[in-house]
Amino acid sequence: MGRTLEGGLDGSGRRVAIAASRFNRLVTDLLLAGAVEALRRHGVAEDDVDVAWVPGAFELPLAAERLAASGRYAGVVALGAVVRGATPHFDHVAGQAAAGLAAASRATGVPVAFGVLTCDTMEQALDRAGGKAGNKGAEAALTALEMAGLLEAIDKEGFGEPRRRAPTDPEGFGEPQGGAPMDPEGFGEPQGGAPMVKD
Ligand code: INI
Repeated sequence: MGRTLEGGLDGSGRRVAIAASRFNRLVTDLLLAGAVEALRRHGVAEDDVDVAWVPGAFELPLAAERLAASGRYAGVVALGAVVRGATPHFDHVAGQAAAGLAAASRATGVPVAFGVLTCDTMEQALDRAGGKAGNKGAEAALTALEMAGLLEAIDKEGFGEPRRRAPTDPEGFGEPQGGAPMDPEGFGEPQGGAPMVKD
């Protein structure tokens, strides 16, 4: 058998960002509390957990991607609650949140954990936010830590340069106006994300 690679759950020294949705805040506050507590129990310092609020789950991917691209965090945890009710809006919001968060993770090389509940009723959502079905916010937080550890383990194996490439500018549009990664908080040294290949 070849190598077995696994990520542990030790969060000491890691910085983690949480992107949380205000929509259905009754639920997302509970997911957030679960995530923060799980990170604390696994060694992440209180000051190393930043929280960014977005209006709804649809907005989570953009915020998560920007946080991940900052290079400040070992992982990002996205928290939201999409409750079906009687509207087809549900499918669009839930689908875009899931696809967008997966894309954010792959685009940045930083783990983005999916802590977004997609339920038929509020009762089901509350069950999964610290009720009888556990706390999916806590589970997502641990997923981010585990994936950060796994990516680190893979990189340590020295498999060579990752094949991701820096975005190119074939049309020569020049300097971006919006969407450029900024560092107003002085986030400094990157923690996660694969190095890019530039050519
Ligand atoms: N956002 C949620 O986070 N949960 C929901 O259940 C929800 N529903 O049902 O509409 C929801 N809608 C708002 C959406 O996420 C966006 O914020 C909005 O469409 C503006 O872009």
